[in-house]
Amino acid sequence: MSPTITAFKQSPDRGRGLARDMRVRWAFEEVGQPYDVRLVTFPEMKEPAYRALQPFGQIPAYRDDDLTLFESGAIVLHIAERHEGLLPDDASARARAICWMFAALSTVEPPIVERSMAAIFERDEPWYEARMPMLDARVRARLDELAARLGDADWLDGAFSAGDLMMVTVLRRLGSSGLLDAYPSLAAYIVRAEARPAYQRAFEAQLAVFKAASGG
Ligand code: GTB
Repeated sequence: MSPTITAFKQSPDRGRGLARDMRVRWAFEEVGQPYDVRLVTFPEMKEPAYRALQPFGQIPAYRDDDLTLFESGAIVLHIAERHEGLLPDDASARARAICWMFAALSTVEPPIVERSMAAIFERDEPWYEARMPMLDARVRARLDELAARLGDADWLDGAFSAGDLMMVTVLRRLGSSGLLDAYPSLAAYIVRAEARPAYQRAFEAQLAVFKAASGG
């Protein structure tokens, strides 16, 4: 039986691949593992039955015959470890690819999420105009550092890996912010990743959910 993941029945990103099921779908596509998707509504995600799968009432959750997982990073790592294609065979290179997964989730994603939450939920607050430059500066600091490390390489450490997959899904959340305009190498890195057939299949699959939910 194929593994099943959960995803939004109606994603607030309108199918732009920003919800965190996207990184799991992309990982499945990269390794050629078929998967099923169970779509859930917000109220369903907060039910005890769903929290048994995902204690925080969030998507994505993962289930196969004998294993339930949550946290998109843990799910992608599980997929990458069980299949060829997302982690190098060499033990040191493999550890470095996993290191980049953690860097994406622990070091680069938090300031990006904080900035995007402020842009969505705090726009009408009296402190918004004063706070935003500080949040932008925190994101720029990470982008400066990441661009310096990437240099003119295609990927963060040799061949494309789960580290790149994770980093690109994190950076894509800056799409509408304009902050990436000052980082052409990072913008090109994202475009390069988005051109991968596996990415495109995953993107189309999650977009199809939005189209179906909106009647188109
Ligand atoms: N650390 C967890 C993981 O990586 O799996 C975080 C999971 C998470 O935040 N899931 C979000 C969720 O379920 C959806 S992806 N939220 C509902 C809730 O917490 O009640 C986050 C997300 C949502 C919407 C957009 N967007 O509209 O652009 C982007 C990202």
